[in-house]
Amino acid sequence: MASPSSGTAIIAIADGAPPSKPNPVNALGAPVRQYLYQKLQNAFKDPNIKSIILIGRHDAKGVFSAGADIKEFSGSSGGNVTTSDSGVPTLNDLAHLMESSPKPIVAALTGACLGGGMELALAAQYRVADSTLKYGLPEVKIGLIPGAGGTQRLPRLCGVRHALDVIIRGRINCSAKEGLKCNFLDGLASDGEYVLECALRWAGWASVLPASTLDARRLCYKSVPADVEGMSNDDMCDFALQSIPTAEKGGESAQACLKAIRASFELPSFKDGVEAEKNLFNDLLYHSLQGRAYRHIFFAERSASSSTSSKKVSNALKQGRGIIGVIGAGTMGRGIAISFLRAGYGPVTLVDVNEKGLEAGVKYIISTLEGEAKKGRIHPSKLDSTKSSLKSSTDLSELADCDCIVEAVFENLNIKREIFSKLNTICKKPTALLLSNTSTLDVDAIASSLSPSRRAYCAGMHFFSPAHIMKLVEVIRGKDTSPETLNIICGVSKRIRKVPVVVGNCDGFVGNRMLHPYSSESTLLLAEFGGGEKGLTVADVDGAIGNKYFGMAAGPFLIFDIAGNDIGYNIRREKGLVRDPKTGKVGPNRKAGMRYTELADEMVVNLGRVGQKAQKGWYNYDMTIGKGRKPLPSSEMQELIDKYSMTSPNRGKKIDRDEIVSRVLFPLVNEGFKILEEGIASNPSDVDIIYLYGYGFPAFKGKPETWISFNMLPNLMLDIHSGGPMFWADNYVGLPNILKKLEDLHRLYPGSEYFKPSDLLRKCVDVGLGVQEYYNTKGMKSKL
Ligand code: 3H9
Repeated sequence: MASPSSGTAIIAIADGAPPSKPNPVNALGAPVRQYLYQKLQNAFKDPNIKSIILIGRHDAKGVFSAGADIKEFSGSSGGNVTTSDSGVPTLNDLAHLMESSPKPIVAALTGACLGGGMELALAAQYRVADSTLKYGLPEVKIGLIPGAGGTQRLPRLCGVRHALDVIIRGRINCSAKEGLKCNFLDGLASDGEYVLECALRWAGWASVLPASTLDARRLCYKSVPADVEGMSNDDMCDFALQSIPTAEKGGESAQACLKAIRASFELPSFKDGVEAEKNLFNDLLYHSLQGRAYRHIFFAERSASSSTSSKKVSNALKQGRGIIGVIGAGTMGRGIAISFLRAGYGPVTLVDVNEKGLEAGVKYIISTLEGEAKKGRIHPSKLDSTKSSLKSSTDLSELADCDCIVEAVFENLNIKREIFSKLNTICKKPTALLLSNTSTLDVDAIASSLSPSRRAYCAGMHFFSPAHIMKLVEVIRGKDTSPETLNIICGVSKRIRKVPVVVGNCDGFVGNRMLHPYSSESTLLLAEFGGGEKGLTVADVDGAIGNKYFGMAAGPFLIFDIAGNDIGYNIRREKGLVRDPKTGKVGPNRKAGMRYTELADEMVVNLGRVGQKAQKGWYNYDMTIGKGRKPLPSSEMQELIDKYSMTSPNRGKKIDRDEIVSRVLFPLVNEGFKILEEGIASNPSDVDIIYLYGYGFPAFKGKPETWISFNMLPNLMLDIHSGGPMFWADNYVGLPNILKKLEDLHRLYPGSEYFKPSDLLRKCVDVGLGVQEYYNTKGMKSKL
């Protein structure tokens, strides 16, 4: 589009580009690049055009551009991203075209201006924005580096410090104010001014300047400032290196980012720097499994959140409005209430029959909200109103007007049923959502205490502890839960900044069900290989599974101690597996031949080793050391392991870390397959999301402390994921290897049903596909 009065061509990103459904965030896919290239060339040729404005498409939620189309990075089409062999210009081609423009180009920035979008903005001669701008280069978070000149132009424009901060941390939140301060922006639209008006003003000025001034605006001709506040670029990069995870620990892309930034000031020319950047980018794109894992997670997170019915529902709760009730002022209830309050819902009424518990809950919530405001997570001006939205009561009938109630009381079916049957009469709104934060109980059994018309509005909403911090919510669909209800719960979950995954109703749902073989086998390993002088220890197993080797956030035994070993014991008792301490009889479901050890039962029943809360569990804890959380070896537990391993033929035998990992994690993956087979989860990527966000499946983090001492980059917290258990099985281990190992183990231990390979695993191996590929290519339909 040209503005005849000013002689300015206004080119909107993605405008006119096929396909009919344009990308919602102006991603720069092949048709868009082709379109922009063509439009720019036309504008260059047109003698009536004196200047050009590049702006986001008006219907793209005010977004300039979220960067390259990430979908192009998977599969064979990845080949077109950095080479124009196919005839489609690359983002680099586009950036070069813009930078060498004979007419000034003004990038008019609003909303997200990320990745390749920001790289195009850097290639323009001028950048203006309005206050909605959030710019950044998040490529590192999808396992890449900026690949369209971003690592070369940003240091030239804003210096190495800002480049390190934006690129290595993969920021997406740099504000317009910050952009002005660090020289990224030339101008800001004044209050009430539309960014296009501002851009037109700049375009008008720029078009009357002498042609020679254009060269001064081309970043390719500039050199990188030699230092920032007296610190050399080299020193800054050395400093940054200390806080980046090693390549093996998931830092491949962060390391590559640093190399590319170094290239900007070490190599003789801009062209050499761009070439270095391209090589690093391609190396990651085509060879890095870590990068594929990141991109898998990017899309898995989004598809999990939308995996409910096709029916879209508009509802006030989804918009962040509604009266909320939370029942139970314990750890979970408090975290849930904080999540709703922080997202602006209100009033939020916390109910607990125990007055003291309620008081403590309210105190905790208020002090957490105050802490969040100090950290900038709640705007200080909203703190008072947020706090006053919290109400509390010991009387359930205070919840009569609620639109949504989350019950988070003790995990006992009878108590929960009793509460739901009271809510049935108390709640005035017939469509109020009645949700249970159960982690294992039957959602249908809970719903059956409601009248039939209310059951469509009842579901499980399983938060993870601490509920105001953990991102995951398992949304459990009962047999009567309506698709609309699921859709609203997913919307609400996103509002309160969670990632919802819809799952089916079964014992333990997805996460805890997969944990069962993992927990059992960890304990059985001790009973088999432990004991004697050199036998396997609790710390050996945690060392293999935890972040010293495999990389789980913590090993199984430390997690049991944190969660409470009594909880595991109670679950086994409910399942009819434990020996009755009074009669000495084993539970009815402990069948003959079943592989079982009473090690974990005896430590609770006879030794009271319930975990950190008692300062003794699998480990000892001492309140004077590490606030009572540091695991210390326990001779009492060593003796107990000695006792239970006495009859094992493998007692004291060496077992290496890889063997531990496969014995503990392959059955967890196998359970994931069974869950998919039964339709309890609708996609392998949903299982991955649950394990990444709920159970700390290997994720490595950068070290923020170094940046803080550097006093320039506030913190670097890179979450680097392995992709989740199903992705790990497909891509790191290979399904044939998992199948073979499970078959061997099942032959060896027929009494452990969890080693029996699932049919779906066999099917995938038979057809030679990974499970994700199997789902994608076979078009498996969700049963949820
Ligand atoms: C890059 O630029 C490489 C270059 O340096 C070099 C190349 C040679 N592509 O998150 P939302 C979709 S790498 C394709 O729910 P929000 C997303 O899947 C790129 N699709 O919204 C979803 O689709 P659906 C670097 C994308 O408002 C929909 O848009 N850029 C892309 O919460 C809405 O997304 C990034 O890494 C994309 N780039 O957040 C930015 N981005 O509706 C990644 C989004 O079908 N994007 N979609 O599920 C983001 O961080 C967020 O999406 C954003 C909006 C902040 C933009």
